[in-house]
Amino acid sequence: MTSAHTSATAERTGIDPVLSAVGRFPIEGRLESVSPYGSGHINVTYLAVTSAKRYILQKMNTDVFPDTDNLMRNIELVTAFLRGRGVETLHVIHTVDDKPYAVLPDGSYRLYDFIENTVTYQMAPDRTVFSDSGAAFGRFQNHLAAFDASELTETIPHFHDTPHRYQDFTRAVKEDRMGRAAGVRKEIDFYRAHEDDYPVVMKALDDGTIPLRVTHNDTKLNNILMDAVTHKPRAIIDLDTIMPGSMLFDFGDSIRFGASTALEDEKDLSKVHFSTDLFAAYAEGFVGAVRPTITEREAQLLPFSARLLTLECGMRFLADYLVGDTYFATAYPEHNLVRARTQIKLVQEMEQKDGQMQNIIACIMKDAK
Ligand code: ADP
Ligand code: GN1
Ligand code: MG
Repeated sequence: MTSAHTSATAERTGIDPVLSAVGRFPIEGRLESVSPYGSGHINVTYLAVTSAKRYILQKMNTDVFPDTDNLMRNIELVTAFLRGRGVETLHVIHTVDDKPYAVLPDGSYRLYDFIENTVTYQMAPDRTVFSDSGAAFGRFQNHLAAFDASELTETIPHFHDTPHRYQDFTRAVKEDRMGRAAGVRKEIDFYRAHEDDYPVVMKALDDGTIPLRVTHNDTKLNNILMDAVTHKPRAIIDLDTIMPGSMLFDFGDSIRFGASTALEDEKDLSKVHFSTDLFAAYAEGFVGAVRPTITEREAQLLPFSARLLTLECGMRFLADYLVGDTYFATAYPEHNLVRARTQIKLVQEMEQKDGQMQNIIACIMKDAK
């Protein structure tokens, strides 16, 4: 995972190479502009505006997702399935030669219709929006329950296998390619001290105490489009990581990102707090939607999953900092370290508030019966 994405990050402002990519798709109207768009960390996203409509063009990250054919096959299968159930979803536009993506000398590109009159949030603006997003991810989970998992290719093996992520992390510390480890001893020790937490969910999946489901796996708040007028959820996007997984991955990752009082990359840690109120709001929405299928054991593990996914993501940021920022898009050299530090702060507060979180879930489970 090296050169292509690094250069893709550097290219964020260089529009020229993408103009020929647009030309490979049967766009409506005359192309008026193409500009960088959104805050995703993986693909390079552009808004393409024509005289007739708007599109999302993405240079796909083929380092992260090398099997592009099967990735796009997954997305087309899932979006067709969702559309068939009346769910608003992404629409993949084929190339002029009827391929789901275009291969150009500088990389692979896909085109989606821009889902109009929607907004995404980098932070929960209030309790209601976050609760509604929980309900939307819960409903999404319910839809996927009817999807045949054997149809799907695993686009990133071991994606939420936290012990596996921890191995990658320890390797990055050991190799210390950039000579950055000495400056982040405290952060490294934090992840070492939590080693016993990492296997809990994988073990529960392995021994069958919690069920394997089809999950989204990347449920941060900016991967859901909300209606610009009503602020109600419209479409769940970023479908690259739909794979077999645990419901706990989806719940935990949403909390990690959305139950914070600050941005994922806030430098001033005094602004970063874990909000039990936002946790409760999301849980009310999510559990309310999945109540018919959630098992007692899954419900018990919801508070732990928030901590686990925050630990996992933080160690991924720190590992990426140590190997030289080859995976997540970064805007400055310390960006991944800043992100890792917000995740550590959140975990520390989640640990202090574990009792409260458990009570919240117990009440919601009782009320939702
Ligand atoms: P990444 O994998 O890099 O996170 P995403 O697929 O999440 O990329 O897209 C990045 C951002 O672009 C999203 O957070 C959202 O704001 C916007 N976006 C993506 N697809 C669409 C779409 N079809 N319509 C409107 N906005 C979109
Ligand atoms: C990435 O693609 P994006 O920006 O929605 C990452 C997630 C991380 C997240 C951290 C495929 O999500 O796993 O949780 O960054 N996606 C992939 O913000 O690795
Ligand atoms: Mg995204």
